[in-house]
Amino acid sequence: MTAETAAATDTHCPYCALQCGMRLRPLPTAPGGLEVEERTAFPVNRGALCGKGRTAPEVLAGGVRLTEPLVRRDRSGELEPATWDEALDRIAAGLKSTRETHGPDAVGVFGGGGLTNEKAYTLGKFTRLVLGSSQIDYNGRFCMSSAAAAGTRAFGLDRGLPFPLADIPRTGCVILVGSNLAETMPPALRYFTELRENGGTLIVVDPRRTRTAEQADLHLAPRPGTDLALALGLLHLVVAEGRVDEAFVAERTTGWEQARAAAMAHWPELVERVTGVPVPQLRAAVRMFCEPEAAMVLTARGPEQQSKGTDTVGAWINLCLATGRAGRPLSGYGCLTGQGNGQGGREHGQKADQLPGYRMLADQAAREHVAGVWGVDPEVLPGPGRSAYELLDALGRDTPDGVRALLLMASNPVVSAPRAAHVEERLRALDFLAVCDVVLSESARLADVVLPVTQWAEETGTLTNLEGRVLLRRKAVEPPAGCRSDLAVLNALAARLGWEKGFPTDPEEVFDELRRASAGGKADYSGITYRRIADEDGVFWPCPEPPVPAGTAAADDDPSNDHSAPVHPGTPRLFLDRFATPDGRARFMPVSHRPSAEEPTADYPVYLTTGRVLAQYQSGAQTRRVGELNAAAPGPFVQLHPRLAERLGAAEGDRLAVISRRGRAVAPARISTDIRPDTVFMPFHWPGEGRANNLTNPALDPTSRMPEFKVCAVRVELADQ
Ligand SMILES: Nc1nc2c(c(=O)[nH]1)N[C@H]1C(S)=C(S)[C@@H](COP(=O)(O)OP(=O)(O)OC[C@H]3O[C@@H](n4cnc5c(=O)[nH]c(N)nc54)[C@H](O)[C@@H]3O)O[C@H]1N2
Ligand SMILES: Nc1nc2c(c(=O)[nH]1)N[C@H]1C(S)=C(S)[C@@H](COP(=O)(O)OP(=O)(O)OC[C@H]3O[C@@H](n4cnc5c(=O)[nH]c(N)nc54)[C@H](O)[C@@H]3O)O[C@H]1N2
Ligand code: SF4
Ligand SMILES: [Mo]
Repeated sequence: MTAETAAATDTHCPYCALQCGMRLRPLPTAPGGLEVEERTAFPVNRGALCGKGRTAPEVLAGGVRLTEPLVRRDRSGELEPATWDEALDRIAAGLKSTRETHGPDAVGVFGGGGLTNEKAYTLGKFTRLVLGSSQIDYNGRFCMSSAAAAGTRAFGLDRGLPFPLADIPRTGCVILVGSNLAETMPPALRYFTELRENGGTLIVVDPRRTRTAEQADLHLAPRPGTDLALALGLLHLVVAEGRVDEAFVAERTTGWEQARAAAMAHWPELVERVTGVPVPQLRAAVRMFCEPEAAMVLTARGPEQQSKGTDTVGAWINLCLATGRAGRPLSGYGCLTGQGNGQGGREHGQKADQLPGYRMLADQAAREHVAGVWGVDPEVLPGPGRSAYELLDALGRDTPDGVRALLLMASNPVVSAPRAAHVEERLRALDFLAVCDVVLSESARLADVVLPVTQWAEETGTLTNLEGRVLLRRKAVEPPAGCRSDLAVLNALAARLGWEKGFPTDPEEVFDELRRASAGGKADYSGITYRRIADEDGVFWPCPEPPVPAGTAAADDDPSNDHSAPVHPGTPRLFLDRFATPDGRARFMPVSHRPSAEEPTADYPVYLTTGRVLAQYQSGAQTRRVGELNAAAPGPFVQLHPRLAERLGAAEGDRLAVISRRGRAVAPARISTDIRPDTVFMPFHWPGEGRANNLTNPALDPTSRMPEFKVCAVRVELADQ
């Protein structure tokens, strides 16, 4: 270990979007080992960490992670160790021959919201320039794409939270819709505890009484997939009770009349029938939300992962706009993003329709700007590609538009994609699959070539947390000799495919290019530097490079701004003066309730919803390799109400078969009054017979292309009869 890396290093947890600050100290007793220490000065988590963060260094250990490239020399054979040169040559050859035979769009790329901004940026550039392919998307499509689409429609800009988390304790009421943050972002719970200590109220909307719902002053437990009706019903009551903020609506919004008319068609008794939430609870929620001076609505995957997720989030935004709870201090709508870089991952070009800086591929001016930075003709940039599920569904298809070779970087769709058995089959049908990962995930096991990449504590790069705060991940330890960074992989592949230049391996060099590519875009990072991030505990985008043009919102917001200030301060709070739409007004969305793609029937009479548990992360690729976490959450289960269990004759722990139109999954019963009797819940962290995604419905939201992970119809039986 070098002297430079021997001291303690301030960095961030590798997992969720909270991006908790932590300090890593080398263990004197175990060479290469790291101890996690609290970093109380970092404002987001103030030292608190969940068990996943505390145990993250265990995945750095040699026995757990990949330390050498693997290749399948014989298609029906096993993965075998190989040199880097052989592995890279095979990937370059696989991608090249597919492109030559079937055209550039036969080569696909699937990325991840865990990748740093530098990696996501480089992956998008690599796909569009080196491969010349439009076929790139990423797992963030499965995550917050519906909230992103709704935010863009309503506000003209999509950033998870338009304010720092620290604003939460000072508002009057928060409606938390379909977030179980007590398990998914535990250190964030304290903001809500403080809110209540300060006299504010918390409303939780979740079909289950979760650990988060237990903290609420009011818990609404709708049927899965009915949040749209619920939000419209609340807006109806806002109108009926004369609680509309007419001045705000007139001055700062457009489209109210249509939205109002749509809400008026959702009267309380109808909404009670659709959602199962009693009218008195609807009235109580409206009172709690409207009475204080300021209030917020925050959504997470519950209302978003639906085939109407965009409209659903739109309905919650409408509620905020009608009551003047947006674009004002301590008020607003926000989405709690999910993955470590769920926010930045969608800003810099690994999404099918986007270029860096949140520019759109279909926009000619955007193409010209980015092509200029890349030193190419805008005409060479392909157009928008397919969304994540549509891309996975097209793999290995023997049709002119089939995708026959895939580079998979930082996702494990065999476990996490909807209709996973089908997706697994599509991956197996590919002519060529290359996977970059830190562990031999279930998806990596199917590959022709697996590249072992460096991990969070072994590398430097930026990530953007759920607040829009750009953070610096710092290298704390040397990687094993056999591992290389994702940036080094893309550099080496580009070189083999004829691009000697343009794909640097130094993250700061990539970041400087990203800054230029993002300059003038919606997600403008041009004024952000590694140095500033380090000095300021992160910088909130947009942060244009100075001089700050007079008349921009950020410049005018800052009382100390004299327009000759050497740096832009960043933008912790958005929309206070104007929304990011062309006319500066927020747009109401005229949305109406519609059923889920699949509602219960006689054959499939029960709702299935899916989600997470505290001790496992996502597909479990990393956390299932940590003893302490496995002990806490050893495997899948089916949560069901005692009344449903009694009907099935099921006792606690009995193996249950859950069957949908896509397939079957088997897991032990966990009987609890915390769930609606018409609904069962399964976490999705495991492969094998308990894989929840055997069941899920890939019905897509028409705007965001988000699959309906949160609701489908199933039958439940005792498995061993
Ligand atoms: N422990 C842990 N933490 C994580 C992750 C993890 O895998 N494990 N993943 C990270 C990522 S990428 C993400 S996206 C976030 C996700 O964070 P959350 O959104 O908090 O997680 P989920 O468990 O998917 O869903 C939240 C809740 O939605 C509820 N729900 C289900 N159906 C509906 C519905 O129709 N309407 C409503 N209103 N609610 C519904 C579920 O009961 C569940 O309690 O967590 C991040 N943090
Ligand atoms: N049923 C159901 N399914 C769901 C959801 C749900 O609520 N219900 N939620 C969806 C959501 S919100 C999400 S975000 C997805 C997530 O699902 P996945 O995309 O499968 O997410 P992870 O398990 O985090 O996979 C990340 C992979 O990348 C590897 N990795 C980590 N860091 C790096 C890196 O820097 N470089 C490289 N090359 N690899 C790295 C990890 O080891 C792991 O194998 O799941 C979705 N699937
Ligand atoms: S809450 Fe998220 S970022 Fe914080 S320690 Fe846990 S997994 Fe890591
Ligand atoms: Mo996510």
